[in-house]
Amino acid sequence: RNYMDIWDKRDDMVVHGTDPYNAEPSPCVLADRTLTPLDAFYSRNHGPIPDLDPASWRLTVDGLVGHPLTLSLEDLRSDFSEHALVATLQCAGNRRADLIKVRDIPGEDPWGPGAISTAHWNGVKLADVLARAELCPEAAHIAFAAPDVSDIADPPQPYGGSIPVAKAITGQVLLAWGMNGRPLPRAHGAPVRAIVPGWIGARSVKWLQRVTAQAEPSDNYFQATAYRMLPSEADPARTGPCAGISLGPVTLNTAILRPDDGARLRPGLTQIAGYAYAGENRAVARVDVSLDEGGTWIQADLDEQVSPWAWQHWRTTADLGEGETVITARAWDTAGATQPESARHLWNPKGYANTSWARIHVTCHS
Ligand code: MTE
Ligand code: MO
Repeated sequence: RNYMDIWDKRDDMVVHGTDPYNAEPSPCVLADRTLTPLDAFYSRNHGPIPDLDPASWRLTVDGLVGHPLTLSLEDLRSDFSEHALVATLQCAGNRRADLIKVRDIPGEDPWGPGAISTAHWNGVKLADVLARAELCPEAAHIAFAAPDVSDIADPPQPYGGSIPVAKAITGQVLLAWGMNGRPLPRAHGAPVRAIVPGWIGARSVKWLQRVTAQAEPSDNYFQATAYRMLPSEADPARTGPCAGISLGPVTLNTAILRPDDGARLRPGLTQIAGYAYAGENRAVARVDVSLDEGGTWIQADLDEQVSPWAWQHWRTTADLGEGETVITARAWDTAGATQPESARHLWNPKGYANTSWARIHVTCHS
């Protein structure tokens, strides 16, 4: 069987693995489009993909609640009001390839700038479901559990994670069954997944089956052990649960999508384009492009922001001279913060959260 058929993805995806399937669109495919087509949306999996029957699927809501619930898809649709949201999902490993150039990161995929995509999601607000279940005052975290099992660890670990109650009850977090106006595809978590806008993709748990209110964060492997920012000198194979910093909200990032890294071009006016994404509680305020590694900067044109949770595309035209040029981009957010210059200062043993300046090399010959 051809895995492309199973996944319904474009055949030019950059595939990091097929068992489980992990793939990102090539940069030029992401360029210019605010919504990422379903066949180009990046796919990040830790184990074999569940095949859940929507008719018999149930969501259990339990833990520190006054009224535990068992909800069918039909219950979700009929008992709660439907909400939609445009949100970007970004994997914590997005742009890891540039960290690997600093120092190797064994066992982790070398994601380029495409472990990020944006969709229009629809479903119900997690807040509404939690209100119906009546959260107890001691509930501080909402844990999500899924049936897929990863053999990344010994013994194999089911996928899950949690977010603080403060985020869960904002009304921003969806239990989504629709993506870009279509039923949520199996690869992206059908029948229902969590969408946690502004947070690392890992918290947007696919194939959601259980929502548990609890006093502590989830002890699931992917919350307690993986997706943590370890100190540079730590050995991930020897660090136990709760080491390092738990990753949640994302911060400002950008990438260059056009021209292609390594492109051979004619000298002269060339369009440079990319995305910038500010994450939790910030917006992108400006994007700068440099042809001299940060000596001087050109301000790029920024697309309108379609949602507080969506990336923004940007573009500018620059006059490229003969020979090799390093094109650099950095964004600024509405708090006046910008990105660190070098991936060297951000290197960490699992290769998460590379938010350093975007950099590509092009060569021009007439
Ligand atoms: N949910 C389950 N059940 N299993 C997974 O492997 N991967 C997570 C998250 N939710 C994952 C999951 C990670 S790390 C990311 S980045 C996003 O899903 C990717 O979502 P996508 O495959 O729809 O792009
Ligand atoms: Mo991820």
